[in-house]
Amino acid sequence: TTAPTYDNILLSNPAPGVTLITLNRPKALNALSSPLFTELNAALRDAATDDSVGAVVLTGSDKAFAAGADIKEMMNKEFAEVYKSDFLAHWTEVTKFRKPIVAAVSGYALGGGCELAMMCDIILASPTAVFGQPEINLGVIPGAGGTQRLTHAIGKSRAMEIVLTGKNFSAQDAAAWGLVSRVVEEGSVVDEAVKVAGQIAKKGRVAVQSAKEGVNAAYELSLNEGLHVERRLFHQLFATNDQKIGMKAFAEKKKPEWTHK
Ligand code: CO8
Repeated sequence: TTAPTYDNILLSNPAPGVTLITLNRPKALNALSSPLFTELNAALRDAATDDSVGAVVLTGSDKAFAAGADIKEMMNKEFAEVYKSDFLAHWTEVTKFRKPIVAAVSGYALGGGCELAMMCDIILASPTAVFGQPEINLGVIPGAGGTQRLTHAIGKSRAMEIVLTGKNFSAQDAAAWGLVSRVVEEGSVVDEAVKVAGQIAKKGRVAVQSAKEGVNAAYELSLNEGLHVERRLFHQLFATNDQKIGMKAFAEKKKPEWTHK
């Protein structure tokens, strides 16, 4: 089978079990157009069904992770059209991907770019990363999670200030507020993200998927319901080979060889 070719993204395999997806519209600072998202979704669908893929890294360029939804694509649209076609609803497909995605953010992550990073499971930032939800300056508001995921991540008062003023915030602020897990050395964000994804890809896939499902349940459910989901996920792992393999390897002081079953 030949690998699909894309116009707006680049695909590579920088470490065992890791797919690196690079947003590649350099002239538009990786503005997120509908075709770009169609390609990103297709690449994730392939990664979802490819058993050799354990985790994905999503990145942009040094200058821009993504400077937002493509304003030029949106500017002349009318209400009836965006409403009837559920414009940009296909963005949320990223959140249906069940393997971990690590976002490696350098430069601008604005508007839909910030929202796309927040759809990922882990965000690592270069010191040059600039985050923001500037939609208010365009006469609109965030439409792909900026009012919701940002509020969950950094709290109401900060999210309100960001969303209502449209002012950007730094990688350092993003780390201090818990939006990103850490700021890494300049120039190393993709390598660091590949390292994290590579570590994840070495674990048993069923446990990894269960862990992601469990943490995500914390965003949707009450504490009791979330704990219930967690216990069910935990119990079900006792039906896997990998639980037997992992615990036996520990007891025998060996390295586990996961079967992903
Ligand atoms: N859309 C389209 N083109 C863009 C975008 C964008 N978001 N951002 C940059 N570009 C283009 C510029 O138009 C320019 O093109 P050209 O060379 O043809 O003029 C090229 O990229 C380079 O940009 P600049 O010359 O502006 O570069 P600077 O370094 O001077 O500035 C900035 C960089 C500050 C990032 C600036 O480009 C900027 O402010 N961009 C717009 C940021 C923004 O407002 N983003 C939010 C967009 S709205 C949004 O994301 C809503 C999401 C809703 C999702 C809904 C799902 C249901």
